[in-house]
Amino acid sequence: MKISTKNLGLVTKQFNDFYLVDLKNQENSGISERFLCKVRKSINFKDQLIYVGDKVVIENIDLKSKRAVITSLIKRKNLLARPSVANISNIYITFSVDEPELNLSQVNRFLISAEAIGVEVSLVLTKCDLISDKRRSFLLDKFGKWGYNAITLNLYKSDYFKNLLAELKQKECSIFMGPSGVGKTTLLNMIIPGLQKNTAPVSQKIKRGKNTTRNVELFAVSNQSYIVDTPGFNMQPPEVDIKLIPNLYSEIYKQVIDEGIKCKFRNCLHVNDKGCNLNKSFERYSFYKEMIEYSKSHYYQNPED
Ligand SMILES: Nc1nc2c(ncn2[C@@H]2O[C@H](COP(=O)(O)OP(=O)(O)OP(=O)(O)O)[C@@H](O)[C@H]2O)c(=O)[nH]1
Ligand SMILES: [Mg+2]
Ligand SMILES: [Zn+2]
Repeated sequence: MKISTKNLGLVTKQFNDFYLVDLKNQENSGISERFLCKVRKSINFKDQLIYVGDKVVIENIDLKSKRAVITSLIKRKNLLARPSVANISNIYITFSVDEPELNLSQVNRFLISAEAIGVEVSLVLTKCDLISDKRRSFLLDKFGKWGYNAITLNLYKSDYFKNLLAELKQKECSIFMGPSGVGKTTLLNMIIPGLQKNTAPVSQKIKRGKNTTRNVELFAVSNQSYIVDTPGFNMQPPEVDIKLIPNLYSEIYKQVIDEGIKCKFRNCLHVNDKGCNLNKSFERYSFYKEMIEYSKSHYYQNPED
């Protein structure tokens, strides 16, 4: 049976030329049906590709074979570069406190790249069963100074996951990002009962994850909320306009905006002391400086522009 009405769906997975598109069942709100789709050949999306998280119009819906065609793409709110995911509302940067070892420079790179997207960013610390309470408090304090109220998880305390699930249900589309082996998929399996996606222990020899998750996939956590599991990776320094970098560090923008500090030069990047009034005694200053130097040497934009 074919029906020709146009329907608005959500792309939840992509492989080759195929897209899985969830369509909300109108009469039975909450339940959605999943269709295997290709893009209509005659359609030209002006060379735009379609990504997981995109809202699309599907037609030629065949309810029996669960197939349809994508006929248009709804304008997206944002697009993450790596992994490519559209229309994210919240980013959860996810790191394990151990196994693999916590790498602060990597945590910072992930956080700053996420901040550059302009959505709400949170920090999740997994595997807290592997450290003492004292160390956990130390980390909470450290990241508090970075401007993040970290969420600490522990596989053996399901309550923590329940609290996170309640939070995720308030958001539209949350994404979990971080290196391989930190427990992103484990977390998803805990908060969505019955999901049972593959996870794998970190390699004992090199203490690194095994890149278990290969695809970006979006899962419903409620009628209105989705979460995205992503393959783990290490983050390169973010490609951000150099003028914007100071705004991505709460330790800096708090001084500039809340405290109203003023440097001699309006476009001060706070790396040369001449006329700079920024208080540089905060932990991430060395990461900040490194990022500015990197940006200058790789894609320098004149701050006077
Ligand atoms: N001790 C401990 N181990 C955990 C915890 N959470 C996850 N793990 C283990 O960490 C390993 C890696 O977990 P995954 O969920 O596969 O990690 P991932 O982040 O999805 O990794 P990729 O898919 O490769 O990016 C698994 O063996 C998990 O059982 C935790 O809270 N404590
Ligand atoms: Mg995974
Ligand atoms: Zn300055």
